[in-house]
Amino acid sequence: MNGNTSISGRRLALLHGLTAIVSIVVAAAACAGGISATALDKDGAKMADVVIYATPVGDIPMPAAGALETVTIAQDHLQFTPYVTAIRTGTAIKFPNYDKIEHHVKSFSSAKEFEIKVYEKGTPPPVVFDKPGVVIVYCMLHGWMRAYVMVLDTPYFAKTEASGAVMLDKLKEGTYEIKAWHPDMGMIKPALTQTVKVGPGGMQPITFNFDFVAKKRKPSKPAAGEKHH
Ligand SMILES: [Cu+2]
Repeated sequence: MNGNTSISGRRLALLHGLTAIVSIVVAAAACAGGISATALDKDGAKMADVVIYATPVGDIPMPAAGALETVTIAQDHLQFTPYVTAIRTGTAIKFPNYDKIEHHVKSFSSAKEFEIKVYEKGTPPPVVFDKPGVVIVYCMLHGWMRAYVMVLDTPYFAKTEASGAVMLDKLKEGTYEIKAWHPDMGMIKPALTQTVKVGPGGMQPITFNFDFVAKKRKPSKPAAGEKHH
């Protein structure tokens, strides 16, 4: 009887070990889900400056906002850089002026109205974006200067660069509404939307086909003859 007990004890230990390994593998797979999204314009070309974000449908809990980061939109060579910024609600943005001339930063957007009056070099206090929505940032002195801030209530977002592609990983298994927005849509056109089921592992590819070609941005230096400070 003793021998039997000992064998089943060993079996049990082995079983526990296996169960532990299986649990670890399953846990790893459950964490690895996500979406790999590509933005294409009307001509099928890859699109930069597209904000792609995922909102869970139903009861998938979202991670806590965590510590607030501060991001930067610089005034540099008579342009705002970056042109498009995506942030989570509550994030602060610094607007330093790296130019030798003055700028007058202003937003009329309902998601965040603010004004940084004409000033010389330096960085004024950061602006906290506390409501979701699109914020258009203008310079009152240079009509071509414009920046877009997409303030989002979800932590799952990314902005495309020249490759037109982003990955939204760390998505828990479940259903998500994936939206894609480009500044040329402004506040008028709704973001493109797809509903996607994220499985327990792997990156699910999706494509957003926009029905326009992005307008060319004005060059950072105004054309000869154009008036500026
Ligand atoms: Cu300016």
